[in-house]
Amino acid sequence: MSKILKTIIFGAPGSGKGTISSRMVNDFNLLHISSSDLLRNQVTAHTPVGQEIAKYMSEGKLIPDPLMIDIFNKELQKVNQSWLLDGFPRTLTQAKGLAEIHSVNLAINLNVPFETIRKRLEERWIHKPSGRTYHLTWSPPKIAGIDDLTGEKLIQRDDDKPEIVQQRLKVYDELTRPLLRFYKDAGILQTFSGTESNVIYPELQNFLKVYLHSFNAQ
Ligand code: G5P
Ligand code: MG
Repeated sequence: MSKILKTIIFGAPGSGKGTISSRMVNDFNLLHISSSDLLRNQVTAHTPVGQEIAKYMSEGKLIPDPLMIDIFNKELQKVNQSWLLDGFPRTLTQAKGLAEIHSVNLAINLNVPFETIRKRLEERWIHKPSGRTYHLTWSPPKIAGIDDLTGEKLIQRDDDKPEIVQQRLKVYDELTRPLLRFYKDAGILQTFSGTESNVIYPELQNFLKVYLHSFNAQ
């Protein structure tokens, strides 16, 4: 039996974490655990915590660290296979909270220019119940405005408005960028740079094939 791989993927909002994660999950049999999926579950449950979370998200602000750490610790307790965390950790406090419980093997950093990101997010449409993501020109749905799998309507995310995107990029610079140093010092950082997910992913895929070969042989 192969060993359990503990991976995270991080990068600025719109850098392609969701897009690249879905390809990794298909190719490498990883369990995708996305912070926005977990947060959305709380929001749709209409609990008081969910209402708080919805407010932070719509303003492009981060949910407080203790709450995020608690949500992920509980989720990871249920898991018994290799995992890929998308969107968590995204502050140093969260990274340290995770490190207290799990030794992450690999931290994948997507490095995409902010100008590329701003343009991408203007054209993103999502299927809210599932989190499935489309892009009007790059990965359009088969029928405009309609989810391919369910036939339900697509919407634009509240936090993809240009002024909120600007706020999210600022939060990334201040609070998430320091993770680069944290994971570099831990010796597990791998950065993939570019403007196209279709170019970044094959590089990452090749890297992972080699990485997993030696990881499983250890
Ligand atoms: P999220 O949901 O984690 P972000 O801001 O980190 O949000 P986001 O917006 O989900 O990240 P992504 O997953 O990095 O972006 O990117 P994506 O969705 O795959 O791609 C973006 C768009 O570009 C899509 O339309 C896609 O089709 C298109 N695209 C991809 N590749 C290409 C390409 O090569 N070319 C082109 N043209 N298009 C492409 O977090 C949201 C909020 O939740 C809270 C915060 O409030 C946060 O703001 N939150 C947390 N708070 C505290 N701590 C945490 N750990 C939190 N996690 C979430
Ligand atoms: Mg995402």
